[in-house]
Amino acid sequence: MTLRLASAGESHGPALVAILTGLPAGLELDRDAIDADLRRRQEGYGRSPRQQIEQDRIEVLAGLRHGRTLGTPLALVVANRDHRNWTWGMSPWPPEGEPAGKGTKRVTLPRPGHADLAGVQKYDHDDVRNALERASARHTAVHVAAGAVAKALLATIGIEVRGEPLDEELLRARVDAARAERDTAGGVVEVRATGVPPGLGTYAAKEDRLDARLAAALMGIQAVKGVEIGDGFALAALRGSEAHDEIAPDRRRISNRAGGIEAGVSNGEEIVVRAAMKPLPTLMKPLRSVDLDTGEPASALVERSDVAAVEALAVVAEAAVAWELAVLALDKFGGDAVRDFVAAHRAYVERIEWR
Ligand code: EPS
Repeated sequence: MTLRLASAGESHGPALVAILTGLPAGLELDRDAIDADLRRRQEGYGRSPRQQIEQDRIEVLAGLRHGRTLGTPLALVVANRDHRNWTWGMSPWPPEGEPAGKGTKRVTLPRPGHADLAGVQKYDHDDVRNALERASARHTAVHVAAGAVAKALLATIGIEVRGEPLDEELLRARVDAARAERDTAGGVVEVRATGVPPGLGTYAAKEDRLDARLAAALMGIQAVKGVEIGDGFALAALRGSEAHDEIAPDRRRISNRAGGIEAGVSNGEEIVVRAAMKPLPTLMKPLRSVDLDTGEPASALVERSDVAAVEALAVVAEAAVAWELAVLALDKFGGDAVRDFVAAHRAYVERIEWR
């Protein structure tokens, strides 16, 4: 069974949910480890006051008994604490009583850089909020929870995944400078995965290449505008003799410019990927836009938001990479039970004599 994830949830709706299918039975999950990742995602430098409202915690509704997966769909929930301020505005059913709290007024001033304008055009909405709520990066919380589950599975075969912002100090200085000018900032994050054996992904079909899968997963995260594998764009300027990773007698590589992936297949070296995040589009000094009701020029919507979410992106990107590696590891090693998965991995690495 292929590992799959479906998620749902609006930023200020009642909750975020994810259903994970295809997980083997017998995987031990650590609630504290999942909550620690949720906290890491919230703690990043430059986040909005919203993060003081939310205290993300994982809830499991199905698929787990006494801390171990059952091999049945795993249902995860992360509540939106802020919903209590939006119960009228984000009520799933027609709200009762007088409008109260947040989200009661229609939004008609689309923000450049957000889903607002294309969202109302595409879905025939008359309120930008109907587009922005799901486009919000809030729902990355439940994907981080899913990533923590994927990391637990990968740990059983010795794979570890870690995301970090590049140039942390410089990033913080840039965030401070942007905040001082009531502006926003972007940045670059890097995710590294160790212990990945050769042979995850395939050159046999372009959509199953490991690099294609990772690029799609990273581009699927809000505000990501660029992805690089290994030395990426810098490789284009090198000669072939400078760019490739020579093979040692033990079949390991002398360098790792390819970021652990050749021809869409892992080569046994560390997987190294980067994602570039654009500056966030909700601006306290708004850009030019249009009022969708009047057609007149207007300033874009201003509402509470983050100055930057690059440190959060590092955690979200880590989860996305872990998820894709878990999908491909399960494709390769299979198993309805974790013990079968681990045994298949062991037999494989012994056959190829990979250490
Ligand atoms: C977001 C806008 C901000 C962020 C939010 C993503 O939300 P709010 O408008 O409620 O302050 O804080 O991210 C989160 C809430 C989160 O938990 O990551 C956006 O427009 O994408």
